[in-house]
Amino acid sequence: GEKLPVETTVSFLIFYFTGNYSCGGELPIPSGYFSSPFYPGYYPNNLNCTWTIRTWNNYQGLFSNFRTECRFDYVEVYDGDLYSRVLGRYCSGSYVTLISTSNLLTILFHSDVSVTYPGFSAFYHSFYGTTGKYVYT
Ligand SMILES: [Ca+2]
Repeated sequence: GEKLPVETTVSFLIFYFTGNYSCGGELPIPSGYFSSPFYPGYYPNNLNCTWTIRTWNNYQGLFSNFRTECRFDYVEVYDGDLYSRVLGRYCSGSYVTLISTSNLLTILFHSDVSVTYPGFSAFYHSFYGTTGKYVYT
């Protein structure tokens, strides 16, 4: 009849799946298309997607159409890797063409913990250029 203290640990893991999606990765060259998950549907919260476009010693152009939650959700484009100069940070209504100075472009899409929008789609194209400063291998 002795009652011993019991340590009880209860863990819950609850996953909400709204569908499978890919987020980030190395994009095929010389050209292609990518988008935020579920586009033109609403993108999920808590995203940090990183895409890279790595081509030869060329240039790249990027064409995008964004609708994200400004200030909290955004697309950042780097002229090279994630430690390189930021070509731009974009959110709602942005329609831009960006050209890298090297053979690498990195795109980061961030969303915070709440409020989502239909996100973005983007087209990219590699083309030969002569003023590239760096080559990422
Ligand atoms: Ca948000």
